[in-house]
Amino acid sequence: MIISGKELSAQLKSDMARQVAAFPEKYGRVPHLVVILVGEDPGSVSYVTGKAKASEVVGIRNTTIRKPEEITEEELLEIIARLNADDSVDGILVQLPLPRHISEERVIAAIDKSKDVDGFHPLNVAALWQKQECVLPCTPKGIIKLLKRAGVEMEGKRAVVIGRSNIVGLPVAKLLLNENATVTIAHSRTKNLAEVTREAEILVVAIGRPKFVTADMVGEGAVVIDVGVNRDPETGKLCGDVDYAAVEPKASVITPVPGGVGPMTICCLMENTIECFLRKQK
Ligand code: L34
Repeated sequence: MIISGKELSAQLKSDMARQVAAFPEKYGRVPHLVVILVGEDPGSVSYVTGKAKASEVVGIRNTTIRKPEEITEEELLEIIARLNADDSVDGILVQLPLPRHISEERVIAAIDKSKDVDGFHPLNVAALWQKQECVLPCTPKGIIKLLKRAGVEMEGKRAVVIGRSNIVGLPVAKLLLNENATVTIAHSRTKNLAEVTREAEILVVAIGRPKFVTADMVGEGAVVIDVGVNRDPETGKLCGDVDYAAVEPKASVITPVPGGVGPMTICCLMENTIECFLRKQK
C-alpha cells in the first residue's frame, strides 16, 4: 500500500479552507503567515512557493519576504523583531538552511514562541519533550497523521528512526514514543545498521542521502516512511532516501517521494498557523 501525502494533504487543506472561511465573520480577519527566504537555493524556493500556494488554497494570508544571500544576521533579526511586534502576524517561519554567516540557532530563538509555526523554538522543543502544550514540528506531525490515516497501529511496535536532526529525527522519535511505539534512533554511524533496521516494524528514514535504504535493510511487511528530498545524481529527478523500486515490494506500507511526507509538512504548517491564530482569539 502506498500512502499518498498529496491526497491526504489535499483533503485536510480543503477541511481547513472551510474552517478559515468562517474566520472573517467570527474574528474579523484570517490567519497571517510570514515566510522569510534568504538566498536562492532552488529547493528552498520550491518549498517556500509550495507554502504560499497552500496558504492560498486554505485562505490564509501569506507574505513571503525574500532577502539576498548577503543579508546580515542583524538585519534578519531586525525583521523578526518587527514581525514579533506586529499583531497582524500570527506565524513566522524562516526557511532553513540559512547561509553559513548567519546563526540558525540565534534566528530560531529570536522568533516569538507564540508565532513559532515550525515548532523549532527551544521553548517549544522543551515543551514537546516535557509533554506540555506546544506547536508540533510540521514534518513529524505530518508523518504521524499519515501513519494514522493508513491505519498503522503504533502502540507496542518496534520503530526505528534513521536520523537525529532537530527538525525531523528527534521530534519524530518523540511523537512515536507518545504513540507507545518502542523507538530506536539510528544514524549514519550506527554499527550494523541493516541489522537494526531489519527489525523495524515502522522505519522512518531522514538521513538525506539518495537510495540510502536498500532492500536488505528492510524487514518483510515493514511500514516505510521516507522523509528524504534529494536529487537523484543519475536522473536529476527528485528522490527519497529509500531505494523505492527495490523496497516497495517488501513494505506493507510505503510513502513515495515526491507526494509523500513533503506535502504533509506544508499541510501541517497551515494547521499550525491556524492554531497560533486561534490561541490569540478570545
Ligand atoms: N524553517 N525550514 C523551515 N521549516 C521547514 O518545515 C522546512 N522544511 C525542510 C527544509 N527547511 C525548512 C520544509 O519545508 C524540508 N521542507 C519541505 C517542504 C515541502 C516539501 C519538501 C520539503 C515538498 O513539498 N516536497 C514535494 C516536492 C516539492 C518539489 O517538487 O520540489 C514532495 O512531494 O515531496
